[in-house]
Amino acid sequence: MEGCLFCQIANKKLKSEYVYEDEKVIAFKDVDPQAPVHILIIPKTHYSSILDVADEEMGIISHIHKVAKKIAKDMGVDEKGFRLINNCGEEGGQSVPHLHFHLLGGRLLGWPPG
Ligand code: IU
Repeated sequence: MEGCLFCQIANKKLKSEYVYEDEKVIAFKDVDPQAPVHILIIPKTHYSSILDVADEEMGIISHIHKVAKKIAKDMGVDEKGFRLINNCGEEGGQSVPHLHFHLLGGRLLGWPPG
């Protein structure tokens, strides 16, 4: 989508530190990491949030989880554990309106989140 930062990262008009790519998704290092491993996994198709994903398109969410599992293993956080988070909307803490999942790991993560 025109003007969407994560669409620009997905189509490489804006470069990022990519860690994974396939035909449906791309993953890159968060510019402001909150943990030793902090990766964003995004669909290449623009969805403003999870609320924009139609029921018949939900396969993308399962695919993102599959990719997260692979990245967690590749980055060595699968054994000790990691967190996969989707922030949705203003009170959910979403600041970039292109669907994304945070994969965080490499330290003990607190709960509940702030
Ligand atoms: P949020 O769930 O929408 O708050 O997450 C957005 C994330 O995108 C946040 O962790 C930012 O650090 C990250 N980010 C980025 O990696 N590159 C950017 O150019 C921008 C935000 I703007």
